[in-house]
Parts: sequence; structure tokens; C-alpha cells
Amino acid sequence: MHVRPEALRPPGHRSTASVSRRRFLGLAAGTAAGLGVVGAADPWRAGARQPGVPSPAAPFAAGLDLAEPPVRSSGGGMLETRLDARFGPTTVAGRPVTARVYEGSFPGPTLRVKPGDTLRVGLANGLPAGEGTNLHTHGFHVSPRDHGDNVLLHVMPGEAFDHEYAIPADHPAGLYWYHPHLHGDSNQQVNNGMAGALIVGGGLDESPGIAGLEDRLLVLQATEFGPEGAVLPTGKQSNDTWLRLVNGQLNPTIRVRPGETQRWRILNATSGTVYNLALAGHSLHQVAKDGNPFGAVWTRDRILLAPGERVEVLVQAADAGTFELRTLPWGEGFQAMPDAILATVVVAGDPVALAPLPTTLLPFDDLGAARPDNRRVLTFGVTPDGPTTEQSHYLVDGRTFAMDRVDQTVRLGALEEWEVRNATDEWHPFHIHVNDYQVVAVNGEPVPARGHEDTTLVPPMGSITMRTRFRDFTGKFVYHCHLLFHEDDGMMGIVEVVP
Ligand SMILES: [Cu+2]
Repeated sequence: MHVRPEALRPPGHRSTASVSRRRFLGLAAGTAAGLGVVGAADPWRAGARQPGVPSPAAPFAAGLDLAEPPVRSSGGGMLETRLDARFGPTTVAGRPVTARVYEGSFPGPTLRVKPGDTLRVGLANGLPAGEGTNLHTHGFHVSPRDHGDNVLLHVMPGEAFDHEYAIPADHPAGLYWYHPHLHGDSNQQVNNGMAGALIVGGGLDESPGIAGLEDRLLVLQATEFGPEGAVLPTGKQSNDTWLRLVNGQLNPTIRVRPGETQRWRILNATSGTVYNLALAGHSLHQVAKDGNPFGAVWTRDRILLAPGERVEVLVQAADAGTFELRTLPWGEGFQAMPDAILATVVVAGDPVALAPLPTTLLPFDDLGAARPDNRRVLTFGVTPDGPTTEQSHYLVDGRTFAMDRVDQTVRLGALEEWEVRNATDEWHPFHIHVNDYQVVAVNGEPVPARGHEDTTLVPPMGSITMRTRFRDFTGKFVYHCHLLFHEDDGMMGIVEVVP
């Protein structure tokens, strides 16, 4: 298996598993330096860049009003569109840059569909020579086969592939997203900007207390550009100097009237940045997670949002003023994320009467009392330290991903309980395709039933226990860590649903 040198030294995701593992990573850096990738002679390493200090040539515009990506909506039960993947010019925070993006847009266009629709996407690969890609509809309950949500495909440069997704009539309405999922290239491509929102209409859109609210989309991305505006290779980026972007903007202004309630749909479309979201002076009233409406509002002051996760929150502005939406410091050691401002909320204008929050939302299939047909235990791990240190990898159940191996076989229709254990001292967001699940316990302790989800942080040396029904679709799909460097490195497995 080919291992990119940069993959051995991901910013922010180096293991702190043990002293000897750290020593190994030092050796890995030495190896990479030998290849001229991250050596001391490298100007980025040697130079002027200090953590927390912006790039000297960074005329990115900040503070503009929040703008949203272009929207493409279905009509008459169909959305037929194209996604051209290219390494080329785009705009970030008002500045011309070069990166891998869809349709020249950072982030990509928002695709809006309804339950029962057919979504057709012509994916065209215009990336550099040798660089394959593919497309994942993250969170969609659709077939993983053939032209569906098939991430085992390789679409090579110059090639195109026509996807067709039949969205079930009972599909939960909410926020999903699309991004590339080619094993080995996911981290780089998503980090560059290849991501866009998928919104399924209906559901909460018509609920009392939510219908008619100002509905905003916030796509969170984090990346870094060189002085000439070219996106930096992931191995040369730093957790401390990533631009924390919202819809491709730096610290945009979100306008709200005093007393107004707004609905914000927030997507973490980064390759590996965890956000600890907080809005100064305001609570976040969460109504949905990962495209699934909650049964009731969950009010909190902070929301931890891992790569791949989505939340929908109601924000009630009280008095006029200016308030920062921030990600607060989170994590330890190599996984630590710094404090950063994401957006500025300006509450101003004619006041409106404060409306009560909805008390109940939408019912869901509570699996808490269900009897699973089968139980499994999966374990996230890292290669034990040893003398053959060049082959260190992130693992599931002691092995790296293999395209031609089925790791779990499940019967169609089965209700299963999976305990996902984390045998490392880093956090890993677990994600499974096609079928959502309900988390019933964290670290063995039962948790309240709020709704279903598809991406969940597993605590260091801890576990999550989830229940899921393998409904409607046979075929092969994957489960993995959504820190995409870890996924690319091997922390992924294949599940096959059989009749
Ligand atoms: Cu991970």
C-alpha cells in the first residue's frame, strides 16, 4: 500500500498514543524530509509562518454580509445537474485562489430536492493527471449500488459518471452534503473545497414555530492558501493557521432583527476540523442533527461539531447588539483546536415580537427499547509501535481498509446494535453510509433519545453504542472515521447487506 508522506504527519491529527509512537512520527518526518516534502529547508517550515499569525500576503476580505452558495432546486420530481470537479480558479473571501472545487464554486452549489425525487448528477473529473475521484451523498438513504451512492467507484481524469439517486418518499427532510470519497484522496480533495450542501425539503419546514423563519445555510470549511493564492498541500497546512471559512467567507456578518428567530443549518464540511460552536449571549436551540429532525428542541450553549456532522438550530435574538459566533478551544495535544471567530451576528433594525419556541417537533423511530437481532463490536485503533515503524496506520479491528474485503455481513431488514470502541487517545468521528442510527449509550452510559444521526464522535479510550435498521437496500457500503486523513490511511471497513 502506498502511503503519502504527508499522510504520516497530518496537522492536528498526529497520534499522542505513546512516547514511542511520537518518536515514530519523528522518524516519519525524517523520512518525509528525505523526500523533500516537509524538510527543514522547506520555506514554510523554516520561515515566517508562526502559529496564529495570518499569512503575510492574505488580502482576504472579512466582515461582508453572509452569502450562500448558488442553489439548484428540483422541479417536477427531478433535479438533473452536473458537478465538474477541477483544480482551477475560484474565489475565497473575495480573493482569487486556486483549489480543487466543484463547478468553480467554494463551496459547491447547494442541491435542493424533496422526498420522492430523482436526483441525477453528472460527475466530471477535470482534476490533475492521475487523480481519481468519486461522489458520496453523505447521510442519504439511497442504494449504494451501481449509479447510486457508490463510493467504491474510481472516476479518473477525463472521465465522467452519471449518478442517479432515487430518494425514498419517506426520506427524512433536512441537511445532507456531497463530497468525494475516493480512498487515499478524500482528505486532500475535501480540504481543498470539494463539498456542497444537499437539502431535502419538507419536514420541519412546515412545522409550527419553524415554518416561515429566515433559513440560513452555514457551510464550515477550513483550509490554507499560499502567498500566490494556491491552496497548500494538506501536509503543509497547519491547524493553527487554517482559514475558518463560512460559505467561503471570512467572518461574515449575519443580520438578525431584535426579537427575531432564525433557523441556521450548519454543516462541518472540513476534512478534519472539530468545532466547539458557541454564540455569545445566546443559546442554540437544536432541532435536528444529520438531516434527522429531533422529537423535541434541545437547548444548549455549545455544540461540538465533528467533520461530516450537521446541526440545525433556532437562534432567538434578544436585544440589539453585536455577538460573535466562535469555535471555542477544544481538544488536547496534537488534536487541540484553537479558538477562532466564525461569523459576527448583528442584531439591529425594527424589533419583532419574540415568538415561543416549538415544544414538540417530529416523531422518530425510537430504537431504545427495541430488541436487536444481532450485536457487533468494532474497534478503532492504531498500529502498535514496533520496529517496522514506516507501516504505521489507523485501523478498524486491527486492519486497514481493503476494497476487496467484506468486513461485516448483515441481513436486509436486521436491527443491529453496534458498539464502536476507540482504543486510541484521540477522538474519532464514526460514520456509516446509507442507514442512519440512534446512539443509545456513550461510554456504556445510556443517553437520552433525541433522534437519529449518521456521524458521532467516539471519545478517546471510550465507546458509543448505536442501533440501526439495515432497511431497503442490499449491497456494499462503508463505515469509517470521518477525520478524512484517518479514513485515507485505512480506518474504514466494508459492510455488505444481503437478502
Ligand atoms: Cu479517526
